[in-house]
Amino acid sequence: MKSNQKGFTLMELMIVLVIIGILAAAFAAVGGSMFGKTKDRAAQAQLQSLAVMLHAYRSIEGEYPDDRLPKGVTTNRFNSHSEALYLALFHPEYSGERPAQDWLVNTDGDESTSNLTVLQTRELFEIGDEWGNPIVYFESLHYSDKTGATVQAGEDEYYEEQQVSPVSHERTGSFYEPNGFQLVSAGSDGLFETEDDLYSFETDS
Ligand SMILES: [Ca+2]
Ligand SMILES: [Ca+2]
Repeated sequence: MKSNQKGFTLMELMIVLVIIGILAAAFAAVGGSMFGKTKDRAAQAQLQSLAVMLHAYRSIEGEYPDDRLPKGVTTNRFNSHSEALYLALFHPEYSGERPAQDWLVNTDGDESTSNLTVLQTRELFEIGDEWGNPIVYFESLHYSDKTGATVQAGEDEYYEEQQVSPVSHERTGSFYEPNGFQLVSAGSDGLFETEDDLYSFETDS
């Protein structure tokens, strides 16, 4: 009788342990996805505030920033759309609001031959997203360029060459934001043109 009693208690203990295990796993899953969503929201908010800066840029300069590097800036073939946006917003003569400096990344590690910005560095930065990948900037004037953007991006700072094109409606093939610009983040997977990508505009998919 005594040993039966003991066995029963052990069984109870094991059931309790299993329940605790299940609860812990459930909590980790929910907590993990909540953390992921928080980062997504921050990334989306960042794209929105960058978009506001570009509208301000247009009202000050009369046009949106060029998404091509200025003449005379020769560098590698990576990240040029993002670097052009950085150079425009950090141009010494630009008087509008600039992105926070801790947004800046340089995933292709390049430099310009002279200092072109208000910052005391020749590093040719990109404006980075929440995951440290360049935000790709497309100005509507050049949506139809066949080449698109060549970007060094990836997960956990493991960068790979990626080709990115402006986003168009699935059904009609016409570009979103035909008279403005597109800002595109690769999202948490670090890969462009996958489902978790984030945009500065609403899409119908
Ligand atoms: Ca760069
Ligand atoms: Ca993605």
